[in-house]
Amino acid sequence: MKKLVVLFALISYSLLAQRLLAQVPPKPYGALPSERQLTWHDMEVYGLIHFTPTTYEDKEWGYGDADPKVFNPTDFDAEQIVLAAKAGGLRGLVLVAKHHDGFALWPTKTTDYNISKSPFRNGKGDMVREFEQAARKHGMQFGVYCSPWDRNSAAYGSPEYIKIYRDQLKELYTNYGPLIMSWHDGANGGDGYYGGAREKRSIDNTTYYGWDSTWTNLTRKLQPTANIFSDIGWDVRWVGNEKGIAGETHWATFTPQPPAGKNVAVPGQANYPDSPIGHRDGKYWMPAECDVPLRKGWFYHPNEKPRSPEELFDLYLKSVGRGAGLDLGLAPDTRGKLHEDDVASLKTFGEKLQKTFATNLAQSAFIRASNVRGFNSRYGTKNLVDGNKNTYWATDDDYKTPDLVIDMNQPKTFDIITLGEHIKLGQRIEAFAVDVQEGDGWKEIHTGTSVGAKRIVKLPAPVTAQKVRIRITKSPVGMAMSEVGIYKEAM
Ligand code: FUL
Ligand code: CA
Repeated sequence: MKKLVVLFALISYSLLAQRLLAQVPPKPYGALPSERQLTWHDMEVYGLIHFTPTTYEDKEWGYGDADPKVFNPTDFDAEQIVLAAKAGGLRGLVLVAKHHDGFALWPTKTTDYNISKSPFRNGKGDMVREFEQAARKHGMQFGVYCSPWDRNSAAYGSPEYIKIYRDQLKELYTNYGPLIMSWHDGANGGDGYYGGAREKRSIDNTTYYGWDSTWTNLTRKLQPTANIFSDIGWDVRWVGNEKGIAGETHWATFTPQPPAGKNVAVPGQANYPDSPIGHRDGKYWMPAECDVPLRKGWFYHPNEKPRSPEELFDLYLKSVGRGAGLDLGLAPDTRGKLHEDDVASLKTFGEKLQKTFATNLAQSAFIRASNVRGFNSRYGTKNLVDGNKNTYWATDDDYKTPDLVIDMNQPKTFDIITLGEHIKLGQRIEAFAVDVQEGDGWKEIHTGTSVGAKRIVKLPAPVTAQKVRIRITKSPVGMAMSEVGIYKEAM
């Protein structure tokens, strides 16, 4: 009898210990995002502004020989551009402070080829400042793109130019407040004006720029909040195309591959075929940025038209909806404003986003999970619909393929289902399925793979059902899911 009591006590003790243990948060899985990357994920959609003398030449790549006097916007209005972007649901702007033509939009000390030599504000202007202030005034993030390739500089190709380039970054990093991104394109070398030489210059882009020391000693020190973008990271990787589309499966984790004949991976030599998808269990958290111009080109050309709101919505689903980011190119016209057509397209796109995601049909539903971590309400399903990314539904460590039944009380019509992982604990889910109740049973209507920061499932046609079931079908670890949503696309 005594023995039995001891045994019973031991069993209940171990059950209790298991319960208590289960209440500690799940262990993180794999590579994790930094604080700066979490802020970048929250931005979701942002803009990339190209506006230099190249706009006035009606070109995509200025040769570096345009007279600074051509840069004469008659009606420049940073706020008009910022407000149009904001109406489109964009949460940040990256300004091309210097493109390949080498013309600096701020009064830099590093080169004469800058805005002070143009008629803009009688040579007293600083366009980086005007954009920065307008962006901050309207609660938008702000970042810069400073092209490493400089077709104006006589020094381009020599070590002297690297000092100039780093000094330019230093000016941009110290005079315009905290930046969300430091954007570095991969177009490098070729022909150009080069101080009048008008020749072709080739550089070895794996060694010439010394990115490691630039980013370690300048960017990280002067702008710890800036997400470094290049073809292979460090914080955000290029998706590998300029179509604005991530892989249907998108792993935020990535291991840059060394190019043939090299033993380290360096920017300018990205393993492009893998970029849209990334690597499951990649070494670094390095989500993809999907960049695409609103019009056909990155610069304004009068004969081109902006994409329609429907097309923008589709790109949103294929970038943000796959856990990546959408960087939309905005091209001010020669007045220095966004064209009315662009403004209208952004506005309707923004309204469509807003209306579509205004009502989450899962919000007032009863959500039952097949497992909740330690039966603890701290990890309960209410966390899935509180609009807070920091709260999440979690399962016990060994419960890797749970399901959720979302009962909306009465039949509802929807065509969008969204999921979001608590990515502070890594990207965990590998596959999932969605079913709807049909009669006494379930009908599978979708299967998917990665989730990450966000997964938007767009059904081919609207479905009417009272109950939706989400099954996690593959995961190496238990769940940590922060949000779930059911919506109807607004037309
Ligand atoms: C590329 C550049 O060559 C294009 O001109 C544009 O700036 C695009 C965003 O990045 O690398
Ligand atoms: Ca939540």
